[in-house]
Amino acid sequence: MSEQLTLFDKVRPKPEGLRYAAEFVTPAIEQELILGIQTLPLQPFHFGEFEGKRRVASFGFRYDYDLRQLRRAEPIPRWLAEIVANVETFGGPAIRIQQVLCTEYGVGVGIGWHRDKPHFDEIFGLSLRSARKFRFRKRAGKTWDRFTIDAEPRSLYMMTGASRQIWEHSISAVEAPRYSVTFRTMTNGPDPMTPA
Ligand SMILES: O=C(O)CCC(=O)C(=O)O
Repeated sequence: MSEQLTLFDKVRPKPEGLRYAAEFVTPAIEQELILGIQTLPLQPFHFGEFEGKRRVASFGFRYDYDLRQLRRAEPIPRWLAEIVANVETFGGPAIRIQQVLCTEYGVGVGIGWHRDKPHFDEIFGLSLRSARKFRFRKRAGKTWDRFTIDAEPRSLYMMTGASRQIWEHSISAVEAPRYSVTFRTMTNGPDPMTPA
């Protein structure tokens, strides 16, 4: 795996706390992960009364947008254990992944501007099958500071610090089917259901 800076990165300062690693997994592992995701009972993403066009499966914990609460979910399956361990190694000794979200984007489906829920802390995202622009924006007076990474298939991004807490991120509608696996640590440590 390699961490790369593109020419674009050098022109615009990168959001603090953002890391990107190309070829984080091999094509063979990518294929295994895609097959694993395809066998999951993926459900349309529910955001209050709205139904997103992407399909998801959550493990460990899930955020319920109807109840506005964190809920427990099925444990992280064994077939994801190795990739979770590799992501934790990439993140550093303090990283303990406790939530995994598998997402399937059909053609024309993206994800709007948002920051992840505060229950989650560090965020990692593995991109599978197709490339997509992963965009960042941050208010700068009446305008926006913007930054984009090319999230290539098999790459991993990591958001901590300002890139996770201050910048918003989004993905424009994909032109070819894309899968992603999002790995999250919990803000309140091993048992986020118990108030600190
Ligand atoms: O698919 C991705 O890489 C990003 C997913 C994301 O931003 C989210 O689920 O909050």
